[in-house]
Amino acid sequence: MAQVKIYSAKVCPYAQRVRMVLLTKEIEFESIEIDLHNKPDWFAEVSPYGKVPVIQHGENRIWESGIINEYLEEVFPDPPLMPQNPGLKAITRIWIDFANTKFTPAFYKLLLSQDTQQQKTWRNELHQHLLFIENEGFRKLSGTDSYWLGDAISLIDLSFYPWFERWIALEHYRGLTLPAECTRLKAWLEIMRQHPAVQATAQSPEFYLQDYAQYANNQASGTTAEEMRRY
Ligand SMILES: N[C@@H](CCC(=O)N[C@@H](CS)C(=O)NCC(=O)O)C(=O)O
Repeated sequence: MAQVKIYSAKVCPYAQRVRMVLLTKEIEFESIEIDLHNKPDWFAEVSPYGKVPVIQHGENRIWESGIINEYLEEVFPDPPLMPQNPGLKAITRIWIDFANTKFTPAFYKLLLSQDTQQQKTWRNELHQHLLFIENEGFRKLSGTDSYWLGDAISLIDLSFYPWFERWIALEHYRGLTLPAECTRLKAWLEIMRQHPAVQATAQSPEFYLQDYAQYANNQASGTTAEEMRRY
């Protein structure tokens, strides 16, 4: 029997974060695909927030991708995806917090907004976030290395990547491309695309364009869309 069970959805970037960690650490896992448009009744028992991802590991049932990934890091320490040094560990958490509280909400707000003025505001906000990532993340923190924290992949890389795989939706529906000056970010993206955990979880651009159409025309009725509208 697999060590870990994950309730997941192919379209979900948060679930992809966790599946990539499971794959990178070569943890045996069973994935249960949840149809987010038609969640089974029993899912409410499994997932207190009604969301994927959730993992079951022995007695422990854990939700929230950031918390799950730190749990996996603690229980399955090899290969390490977080630095041992307390200062760098804090930096890792700061970037993941930035992803969760600033970067990903701006992504959804831009996609959900129907008003052109609001779209402009969120496009600018996301543009600033991308420049911040380029300068504070890649140029200052990473230096000349490939990944966010240096020459080894970490939870930061795996926490951001899924939204860049889905960038095609922002490009197609809202005309936002990655800024020309984000050369390090673009190079990182190319390296990430070669990573086995990315390749094993990747979906096609058509798949995302179809699924995110509901966000772009504001028809999405799931919990996440509702929360992001209020954000
Ligand atoms: N903060 C959560 C977010 C998870 C989340 O928003 N999952 C979405 C799919 S991407 C979900 O399951 N939404 C349920 C719904 O929309 O009804 C995490 O980091 O795990």
